[in-house]
Amino acid sequence: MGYKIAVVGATGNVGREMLNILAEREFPVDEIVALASRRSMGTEVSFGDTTLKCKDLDQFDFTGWDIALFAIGSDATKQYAPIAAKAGCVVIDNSSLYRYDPDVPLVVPEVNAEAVDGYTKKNIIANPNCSTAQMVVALKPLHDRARIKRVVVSTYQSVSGSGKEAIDELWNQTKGLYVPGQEVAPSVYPKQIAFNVIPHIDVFMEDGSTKEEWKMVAETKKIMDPSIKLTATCVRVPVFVGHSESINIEFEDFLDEEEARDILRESPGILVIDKREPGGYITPVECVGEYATYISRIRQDSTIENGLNLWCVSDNLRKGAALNAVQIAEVLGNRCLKKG
Ligand code: 11C
Repeated sequence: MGYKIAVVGATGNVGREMLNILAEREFPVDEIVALASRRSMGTEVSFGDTTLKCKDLDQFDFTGWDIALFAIGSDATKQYAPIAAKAGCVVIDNSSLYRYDPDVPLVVPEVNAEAVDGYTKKNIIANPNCSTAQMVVALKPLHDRARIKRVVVSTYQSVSGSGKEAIDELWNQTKGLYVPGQEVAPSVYPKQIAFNVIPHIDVFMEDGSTKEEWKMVAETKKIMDPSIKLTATCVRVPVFVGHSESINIEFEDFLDEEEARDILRESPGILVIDKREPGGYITPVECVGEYATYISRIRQDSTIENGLNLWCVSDNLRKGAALNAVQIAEVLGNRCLKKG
């Protein structure tokens, strides 16, 4: 016996990945529905070997449905998630709307799977921001061993994090630079993204940081440990899929790089690729379509007493979004909504 699952926002990058991953992981599905806005009604999306025709979210009755995976913007989520939750369907939400709500668990299953149990307050579980998800998968096992005091992270984030239009902008702008008369002006981004990097993701905050940087701080504290100090610089790079992060960690206790490598090798969701030779590390193009968070370049930071540096790469549409949401659904099924 399986579950009745709704995928909300099924025509978007993340919605499509949710359907792929539910099928790939053979999630126990009794019935599945793809939901989208009225203008996408009838659009066909793949689910394993079958095709689903999108239905109108606005007209959909969630009564009797077990789990809804939401991959729509915060405004639409605000309108539809409470309707689904009130109808008794557990919402797993990929937007930022509920992440900081104390009555909504924010979950990365490798880190705080047990937090899922708190879903009952609102019938909603939040999925973190992509840059946080992959980072906490790497940080948690190290924190358990040597207690993290402070993290300094710089991100190198792919354009797929900004949606389909951004993917098109990078593609067309790159081509346009070689074809006189076909130059493409920045539209999704405030500056040229082709052959460039932009130190700005999401809106600016009063203190000069950006919302993306703020999210990494607030979400790490909620998922892992409020005592961890974290400072982030988030940068958009001309990569289609895959976020990379350079992470500097200061611990309470000494942690040798060899032991850190062994701990990470044994930890869930992580693959360590760390040969100290040209190419002995992972780059974003190699992580596309994969489930793992890849760790490379693990090394002591000799400028502080207990410090390590590492390089962390993951598919932002998968571990950063769709995979994490499906993993939450798996935990929810195993811990709370047992069937059969
Ligand atoms: C990006 N991290 O790469 C963003 C996308 O809060 O879920 C996801 C934004 C979010 O642009």
